[in-house]
Amino acid sequence: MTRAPARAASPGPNLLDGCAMEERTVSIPAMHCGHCAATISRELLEIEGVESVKGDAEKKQVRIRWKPPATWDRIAEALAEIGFPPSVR
Ligand SMILES: [Cu+2]
Repeated sequence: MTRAPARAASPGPNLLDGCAMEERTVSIPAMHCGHCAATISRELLEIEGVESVKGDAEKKQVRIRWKPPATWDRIAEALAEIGFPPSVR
């Protein structure tokens, strides 16, 4: 007996991955040059679950992608600890 097509019956494995991943772009006023961006990148990538960190020193913004066990709170805390607190928490 054949019923609905599989793609309609199941959300698919990709959805599970997609749901876990989060991304945020934040302003970091203390970031002044590429060196600052490199420091931020290096520190955040030490946190388990942080997937990528892309800093733009001209815009003073960083785009961060992460998944569990990393959390935004943990990332924001790490930024504050190294002297680059995000302008939004
Ligand atoms: Cu700098």
